[in-house]
Amino acid sequence: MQNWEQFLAPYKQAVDELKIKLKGMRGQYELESNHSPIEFVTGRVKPIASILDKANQKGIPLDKLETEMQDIAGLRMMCQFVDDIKPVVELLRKRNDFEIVEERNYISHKKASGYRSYHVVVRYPVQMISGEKKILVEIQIRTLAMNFWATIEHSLNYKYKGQFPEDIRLRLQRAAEAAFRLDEEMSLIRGEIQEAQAFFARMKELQQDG
Ligand code: 0O2
Repeated sequence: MQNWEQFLAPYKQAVDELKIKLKGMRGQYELESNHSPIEFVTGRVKPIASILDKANQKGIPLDKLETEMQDIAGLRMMCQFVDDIKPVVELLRKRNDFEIVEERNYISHKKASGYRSYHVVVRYPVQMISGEKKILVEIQIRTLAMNFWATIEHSLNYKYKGQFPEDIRLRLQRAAEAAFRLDEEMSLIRGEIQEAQAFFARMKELQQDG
């Protein structure tokens, strides 16, 4: 295997480019003063230690990382409401700067842990000085509540290395259901929330103008 810095360079390039592109989608909604289904976007290249851990756990040989580990480059798109997720996925399907390889719906099919999110794996072409390189990128689309739960669970997972004590496992499952109910409740008052947000956005514009 070549050195890690060289191996990860196209992944870093892809994350940097896609962060700008996906944030740009949000910017366009703002310009049109429409509700943006995208609240914020984050991205990261998986740390080397996590790549090695995952390869070890899943029995992926290091020379097969490029084809078998789909989330070395990862982007996350956070939405306010569950109903925003589908339009965001549609926007991704319509783009012609990458090709969708796979979609995994962990919202209608939540994981045993309680995890919910919509995953879209894309093949993204990066222009390197050595030529074009197509790399796999995983885009996770989730609500703020799903993100809150996943972030907490992920840090606990790190502490317990996936072996949760029974009481914590149960609490996390209950917390996942509470996050799901929070999403449902927010959906029911979505109209009210959006009206208030549009009002505050107009006020801010007026203050900036005058
Ligand atoms: P990190 O630190 O986010 O990079 P598998 O992990 O075996 O279930 P696979 O094939 O790796 O499945 O792909 P999948 O299911 O799409 O999951 C990849 C990523 O989704 C994970 O990356 C997490 O980011 C997220 N994810 C999946 N399941 C869970 C979960 O139960 N809890 C949390 N918090 N996140 C989850 P990594 O490599 O685990 O971690």
